[in-house]
Amino acid sequence: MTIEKIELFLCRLPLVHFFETSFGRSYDRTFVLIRVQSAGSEGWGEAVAEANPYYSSETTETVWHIIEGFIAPLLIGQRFDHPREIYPHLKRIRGHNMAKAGVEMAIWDLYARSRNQPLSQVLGGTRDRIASGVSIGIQDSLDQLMGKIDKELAAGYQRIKIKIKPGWDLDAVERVRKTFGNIPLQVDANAAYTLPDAPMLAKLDPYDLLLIEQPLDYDDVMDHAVLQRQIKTPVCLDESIHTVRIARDAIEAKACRIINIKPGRVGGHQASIELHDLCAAHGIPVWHGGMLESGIGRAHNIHLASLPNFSLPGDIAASKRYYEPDLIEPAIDVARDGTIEVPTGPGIGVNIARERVDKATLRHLSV
Ligand code: OSB
Ligand code: MG
Repeated sequence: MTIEKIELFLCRLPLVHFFETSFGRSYDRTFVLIRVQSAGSEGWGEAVAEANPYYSSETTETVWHIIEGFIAPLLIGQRFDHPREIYPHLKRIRGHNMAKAGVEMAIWDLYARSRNQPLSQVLGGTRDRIASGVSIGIQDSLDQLMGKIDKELAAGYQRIKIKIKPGWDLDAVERVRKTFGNIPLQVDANAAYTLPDAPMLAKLDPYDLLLIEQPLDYDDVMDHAVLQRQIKTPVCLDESIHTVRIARDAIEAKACRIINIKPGRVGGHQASIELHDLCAAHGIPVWHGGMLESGIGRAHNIHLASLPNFSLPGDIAASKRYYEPDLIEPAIDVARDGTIEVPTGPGIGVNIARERVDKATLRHLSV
């Protein structure tokens, strides 16, 4: 395939419910959609950078700048046999994995559509449904948090993740255990703690959490190794794992026992497959993270999460938890057993609701 055209859409959608992490609270989501075109086929991707550089140093504006100025010129008019060639082709550009992933994933969609195969099949997926969990942000009160958990358990979700930060941690976990008993439960700190907090984090041990996600800083693999020796709860890294190589070092250092894969963070589907395989080879279970994606990014995530080592429920939930309406048809839904079907149509297997994309678009560019 020869990449003929790349289009960018800067979009904003209101969130159904505000989302609060240790970084702050958001009421809407700004993101960049990417459409690629080749020989009458199209492909869609979503760059998961946010408007602010808090989860990652990338933002929607850096994504735009890097794709327009550097990624598109390296791809337009170039011929590729397989989308696995895209990430290595962009190696001159350091970092900016979310910008690279948005384009790379659109090209995977294009490739799968042009072969009339579901994306999961070309990625090497082995299951037709994925296990779904929810990520619940910090709320105004513990009562409000219990209400949200109650609702998500009733909807069938297989595990609950709550966001924690200093002052919203032990009490929240204790209250969840008291109210809901032994449900599959994990916590995500988004780097809100430092090593001197280890004795406090060890107090989470008796609550039998599946994992604690990214307790320490985003560039701090070694302190996570020290922390893991002091607590029983398995450490799972999210923000720290920017590349397959850092994952290799983190595993070697025993800085984590579980890894969360987000294709945007590591540069796309190919890098995610390599990370997935590396973890499988070391007996490290992985699960699929989420970035409050629209249906386009979410559909990509579902296909990727159909690979075999995604053995824990992911942060991939129904469209209606995030956006109403979503940008795709049909919306993504969760079954009573807490699973989501992997779409079987060509590519990401969902229809893009173009009029809704256009309505959400603040800026458009065609290269
Ligand atoms: O740390 O996993 C995270 C959302 C935005 C940025 C970072 C994270 C998250 C989530 C949301 O936890 C997961 C979802 O999409 O439901
Ligand atoms: Mg996280």
